[in-house]
Amino acid sequence: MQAKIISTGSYLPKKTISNAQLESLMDTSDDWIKTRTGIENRRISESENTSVLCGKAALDILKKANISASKIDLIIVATMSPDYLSPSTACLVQDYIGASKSMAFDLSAACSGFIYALSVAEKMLSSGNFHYALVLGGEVMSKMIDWNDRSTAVLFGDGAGGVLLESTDSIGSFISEDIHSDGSRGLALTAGALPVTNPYSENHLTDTYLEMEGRAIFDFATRSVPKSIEAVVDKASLTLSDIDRILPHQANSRIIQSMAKKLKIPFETFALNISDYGNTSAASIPILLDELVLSGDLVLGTGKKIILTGFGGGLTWGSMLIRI
Ligand code: B82
Repeated sequence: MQAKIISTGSYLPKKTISNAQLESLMDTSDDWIKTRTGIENRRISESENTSVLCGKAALDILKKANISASKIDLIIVATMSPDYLSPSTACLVQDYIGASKSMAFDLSAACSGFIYALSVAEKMLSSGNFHYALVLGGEVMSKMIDWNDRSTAVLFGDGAGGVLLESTDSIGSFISEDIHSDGSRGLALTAGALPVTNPYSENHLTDTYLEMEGRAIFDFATRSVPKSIEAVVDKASLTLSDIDRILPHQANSRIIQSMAKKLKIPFETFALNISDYGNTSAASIPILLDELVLSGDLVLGTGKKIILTGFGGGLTWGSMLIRI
């Protein structure tokens, strides 16, 4: 059995916040944000939590596929900003959409979460035990960041996206993958610390907001990700010229420029929408994929070869070469 992507979808909260609007909230400027990150706007959720963003993205995916939620066997939500530690966001989504026969769980791999979740779902469908799987990436990053820290608060946005996978006897979407973790560098990008506090513990006052060592993770991304892109192409016995489009995690446009330079390929090979949504962590790749499908830039069923590549907290990174 193989797994095939048969539908994409996304949901973005309504409220758009521009760089200019952030200028009135903190000491920052449109020019600083735009030139260093490529970000112009981001969506900020006023009340919808991660499960609602994911649930609405799931309904969009199912509607486009004309498939009922009752047929879904598996839901995986990649998120670093869940509604609760328990129940999982995926279980909340299961209830929200009415996928009553589904198995549902969350996957924690920060900005690489969608790649990890797709990889896991593909293996589960290949086993023959699941027919339809919803793979979602969704985040409310606005609740994870320190709104008094201008170096991080301007970078993130909220949203959700995903795909529907179907198992098939014939040819699937997944050609090759290359996925890694390096826990030894994990503290370079942290969020949501949960220190030990109980009547017997010393009281550690730990910052629970997102914290990042910008330079260190920038270097990590620009060193590791091009190697991973080359690895999936090599494993498939292809060359970069066979690849129609690369959909990278939308962390920073300078990271993507550096990747294009290292790989000696045109910057235009990389799809970009960071200017509209900022960094939506695990949601950035599926939102971008859905946008490209909606615009007609990518058409499902045409067999075009694309690479999805994620990188982020853990540290985690990985690429998948897929036939769209
Ligand atoms: S930065 O450190 O301020 N910088 C690079 C030196 C400015 C160009 C910076 C900024 Br601003 C925004 C993002 C990053 C960055 O490196 N991000 C990531 C790197 C690896 C993995 C994930 C991310 C992410 O932000 O999601 C650096």
